[in-house]
Amino acid sequence: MAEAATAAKSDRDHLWNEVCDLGLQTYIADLDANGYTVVPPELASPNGLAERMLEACLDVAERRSGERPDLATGSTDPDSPVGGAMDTMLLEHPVFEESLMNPVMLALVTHLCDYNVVLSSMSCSIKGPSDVQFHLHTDTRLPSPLPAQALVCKCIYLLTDFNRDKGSTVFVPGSHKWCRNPEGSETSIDNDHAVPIDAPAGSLVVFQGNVWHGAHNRVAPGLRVSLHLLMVRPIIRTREDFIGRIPQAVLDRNPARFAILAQQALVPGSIEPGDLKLNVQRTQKYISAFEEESGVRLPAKHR
Ligand SMILES: O=C(O)CCC(=O)C(=O)O
Repeated sequence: MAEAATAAKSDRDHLWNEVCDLGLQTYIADLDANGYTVVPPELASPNGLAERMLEACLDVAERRSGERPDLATGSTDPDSPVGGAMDTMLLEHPVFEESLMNPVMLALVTHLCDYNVVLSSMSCSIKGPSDVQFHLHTDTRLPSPLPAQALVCKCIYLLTDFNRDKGSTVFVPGSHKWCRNPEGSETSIDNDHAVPIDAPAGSLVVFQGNVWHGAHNRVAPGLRVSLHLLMVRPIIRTREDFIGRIPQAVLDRNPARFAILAQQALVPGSIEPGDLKLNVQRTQKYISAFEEESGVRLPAKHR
């Protein structure tokens, strides 16, 4: 017990050093106070990351639908509050691996969900003009009351500008502390306490799963494009299943933390006698490689 407590403290110290090295203290304070934070492009999008992600997203859309979305004049289903969503983006292009390994994003996510956090899904949202708003909700997906600790968090890379007219995400600052879902009229996007994000392409929004959020309908012409990463603690079932499905070449070209994030240390359900033991053994090499690389100890190993 004392050993586990010491490990947890030194992992928090390790994280705080990362936060300070990256200059993220104010964004951590935002997350704690408001439940969300907006990181500007100069920190969130190194080496033109957002521009490269945007091109890759448009390429994927063209490959999957046969038509390249037109950012200036394009449209999506006007009856949908989310426009069009393309899921399972991680393995579509190496730039999406880079988006997952972005140290700024990882420090903020680790603050919320610890070092054993995993990617549940990576999807691209493309949203055109519509009358339909996305009502306020939480992402924790439990009945109220919600646990105070974040079970999930979400990262949104803004690949085009976000503001009210362009169909921005909105948040109720501090609502993560209420540990409950909005109800009835509270879910209205016109909630007096709801604040729209107004930020340029290249910014990164990170939020705690309990914070009340939704999105305005887009009224400006053209398309809003963003990449959404749902990150979850390892006890939460993931939306996309990468266990045993990441090509070795992808694992080899990334740091050991990539394998943890891409679910390789999760133990899948089993039914055959002996499979549990084999599945646990399979995860150990990924856990050990990460622990050696980082000096961090994952709770999974000490269960
Ligand atoms: O698309 C947005 O701006 C908001 C997305 C959202 O509400 C969600 O991902 O839960």
